[in-house]
Amino acid sequence: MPPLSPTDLPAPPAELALLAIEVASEAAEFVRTRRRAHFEIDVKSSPTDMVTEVDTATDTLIRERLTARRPDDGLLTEEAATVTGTSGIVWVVDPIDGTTNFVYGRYPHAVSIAATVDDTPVAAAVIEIAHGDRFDAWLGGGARRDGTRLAPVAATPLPLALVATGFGYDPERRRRQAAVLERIIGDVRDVRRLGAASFDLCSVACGEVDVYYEHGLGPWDLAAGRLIASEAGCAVDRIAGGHGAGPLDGSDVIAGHPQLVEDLRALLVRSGVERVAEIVGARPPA
Ligand code: LIP
Repeated sequence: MPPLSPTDLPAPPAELALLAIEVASEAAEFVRTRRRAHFEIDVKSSPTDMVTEVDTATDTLIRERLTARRPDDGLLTEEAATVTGTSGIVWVVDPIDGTTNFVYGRYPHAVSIAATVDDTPVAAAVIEIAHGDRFDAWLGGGARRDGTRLAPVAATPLPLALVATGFGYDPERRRRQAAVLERIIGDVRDVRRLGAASFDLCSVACGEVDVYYEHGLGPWDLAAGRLIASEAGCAVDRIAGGHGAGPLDGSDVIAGHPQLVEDLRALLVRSGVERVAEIVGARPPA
């Protein structure tokens, strides 16, 4: 499939980005307000995979706002049923990415909203809720932090790279992810586990970490952050390679300066990362 052009989309990507920023900003303030009151906590795939009533209420708020403005668009949000649209645009949303951090009152946790066409993000907003960092991007329009254009990411040698990663909710997956980390940690500067994939990707885009990789994510974790990272000059791909262009195209990601992505990918492969992929059930790249 040829790459999307900003000029032949169902709507101008800059307008979609402005809508994403507007709705994400309101949702972030809603979460801050609800955080100050009691909220119920439930669990999903495992006892550590939490979802709160604030997650679900924020999901509802975002869906209502997007549908009011663009009633023919589709919706794919983490906490509610998928809505098939007719416009060609599908909004991919994580109402609170980093739910564990939210419950513990830790930074970062973020609202992540992306507009996608043919499973490819074309407009994005990620707003970190605790501190208010605002990242946005649109296809061909670059990426911004708090309105300031992000410079292209710099090349960093692997031994000097600050690496971000994360771990799944399944104990056996975590053990395998930790085993890979043990094998690579002596070959990089250091490692950071932030706890919100969308913010990990924004952190790569703005140079607060040099590279990020993780298995076992949802499309809502990835959609917005992958566009922000790619519009800041990052290579954003599947860990095993093979053009994961869309947020629905696989549950793993590696992002950073192109050469650093290649160097880290080679180290991960030498360190047995396929044992993580097999337990995640990651579809092989197309
Ligand atoms: C989280 C991701 C994070 C991952 C966590 C969790 P959630 O998403 O953003 O990168 O390491 O295990 O999946 O569940 O907070 O929306």
